[in-house]
Amino acid sequence: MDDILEKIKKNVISGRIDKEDEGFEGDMAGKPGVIELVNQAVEKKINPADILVKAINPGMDEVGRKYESGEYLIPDMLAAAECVGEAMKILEPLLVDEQIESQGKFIIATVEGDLHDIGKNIVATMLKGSGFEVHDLGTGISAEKIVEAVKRDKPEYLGLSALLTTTMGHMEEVIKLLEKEGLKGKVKVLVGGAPVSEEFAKKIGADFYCEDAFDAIDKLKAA
Ligand code: B1M
Repeated sequence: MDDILEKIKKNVISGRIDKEDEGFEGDMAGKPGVIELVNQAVEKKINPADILVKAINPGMDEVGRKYESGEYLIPDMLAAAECVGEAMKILEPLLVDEQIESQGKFIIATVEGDLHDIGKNIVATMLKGSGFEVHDLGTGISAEKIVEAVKRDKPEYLGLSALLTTTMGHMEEVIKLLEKEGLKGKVKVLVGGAPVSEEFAKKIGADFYCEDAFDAIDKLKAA
């Protein structure tokens, strides 16, 4: 099992979607890529959540490290992101059980100026899988649009995602606007994303900091 997860991770890092892909060295054509490997893992009955946590997430962490060190450029990050998108198409139906009774309405968005959506999409999928009715507003969403959606849809929970130190401040804007509109306390605000921390969440007045999708589920169940 570890072998196939390791292969998925390596192929995410190399941005190899499928077996047609030659890879960075140009010698990988014909070998299984992310789509074939994820399908194989599913056939072998490996838990879909393990595929996410043990292969895909660490793969993307490595991609981030390579970008930071200058080894990777933006197209390399995009190729890896595309692999995750394809993997999620296979995994999402397995993670979502439509039969579960609704646990409440949950709006989720990536904040203004931020286009990262992989983590948000994973959180949205896992919450759907746990029975929440998830409304995904998308990426780069302004505080005004988020608060408008809260007014309109009256969710019990609002999840905000930010991956950039330059955009995480917009989370505070959303909370201040909720306060101004008299909605603070009526909707529980959960925040997450790589630069976000427990301390930051407290500072901006969020109800919960979530390290990952599992943490979000635990906190919602306890809320
Ligand atoms: Co960008 N990027 N990126 N990027 N990118 C980071 C975030 C970065 C850390 C890379 C690096 O330098 N090491 C860095 C940010 C540095 C900083 O702010 N300190 C960075 C940068 C600089 C940029 C650009 C500015 C680059 C440029 O243009 N010069 C640019 C910004 C674009 C913009 O948003 N305006 C940019 C662009 C991109 C791509 C478009 C190429 C691509 C995104 C594609 C996409 O999302 N569709 C991309 C990628 C892929 C990354 C990295 C490599 C991977 C992010 C990811 O998907 N991780 C990332 C490096 C890294 O994070 N290691 C990086 C996997 C994902 C499963 O984890 O998103 O953390 P994560 O989500 C987790 C938890 O955080 C949590 O649960 C999730 C699941 O476990 N969580 C929540 C997240 N949101 C939550 C919400 C919740 C709860 C939990 O609500 C309840």
